[in-house]
Amino acid sequence: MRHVFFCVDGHTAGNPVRLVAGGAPPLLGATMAERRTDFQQRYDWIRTSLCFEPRGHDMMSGGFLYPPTRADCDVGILFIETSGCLPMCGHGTIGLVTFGLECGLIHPRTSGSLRIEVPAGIIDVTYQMEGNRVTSVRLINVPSYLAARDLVIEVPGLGPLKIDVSYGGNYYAIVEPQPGYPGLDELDARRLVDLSRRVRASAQQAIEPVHPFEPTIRGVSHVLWTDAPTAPDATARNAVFYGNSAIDRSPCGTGTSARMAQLAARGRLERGEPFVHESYIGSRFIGRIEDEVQLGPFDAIVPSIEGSAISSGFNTIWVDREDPFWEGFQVG
Ligand code: PYC
Repeated sequence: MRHVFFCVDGHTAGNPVRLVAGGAPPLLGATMAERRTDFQQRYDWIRTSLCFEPRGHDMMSGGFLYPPTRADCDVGILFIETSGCLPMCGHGTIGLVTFGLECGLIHPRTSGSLRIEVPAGIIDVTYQMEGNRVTSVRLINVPSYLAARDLVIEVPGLGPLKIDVSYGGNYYAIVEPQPGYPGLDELDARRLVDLSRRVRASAQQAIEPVHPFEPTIRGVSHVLWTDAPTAPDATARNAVFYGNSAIDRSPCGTGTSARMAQLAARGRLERGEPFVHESYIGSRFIGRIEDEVQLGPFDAIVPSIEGSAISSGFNTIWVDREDPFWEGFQVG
């Protein structure tokens, strides 16, 4: 049996985005969060077959566009990635919006803006176009907050490490330079992956944060290593680990949101200040605190993230059940 998926491939700030434009399964659920659960229960093979090897790789990431479940939204997004179906993905949103608009798959009710339903909530997007190219996308992300500060975890082979845990659409363990972590210049990607696996496992043992209004969003899934920027006009740099072996090539939209929430809670970032964030490969997003709100018991920020994406081609992928690797595989 052969399943065919028509995709638009490209990248946001260097990290891959695969927009699956044809082949999306019909999903049950009254919200995108419920549809995410339905997809995870019945169709996870689509994610693994499109994201894992041999049709994807460790960093592969993307999503499907769905009609929204709410009348006030233009479109719904379901994210897929090597680590699972994220509640929210910033680089993914920038890429999916760019390719969706450029290919005529998204029809905004008001030109230049979109309201998008994602599993983590509602995000408002504005975008710029030159001719039929989308040159920049700015999204107002879900409320983000610092969930725990100054946790000391024991990392095998490294010793004690102080981390904060912060939410920006996913929960991040944030590691700042300290004894045990000298900074990004000292660590190549392979070493970062190895350390990140251990930090995430220790962080998961120490804490299980749960979103105050969406209990399906829980647990530390990503590790964000911080450092000073390399360029004089940037604010900060990071390397984000996700899945089993991925270091985000983009500055990571939800990671940047989590980082801004952490810095705001610690009095180190003011509302309105541009936060120019460099990725592991030097690409950039511009973040900003747009507002301060209450999220249940937590003081939260409403962050914005601005960046751009480039499409690189159409990709018709079929998954043949007679292929011994039809579901995909990961190594290491
Ligand atoms: O941009 O939010 C993001 C993201 C999450 C994982 C990889 N990128």
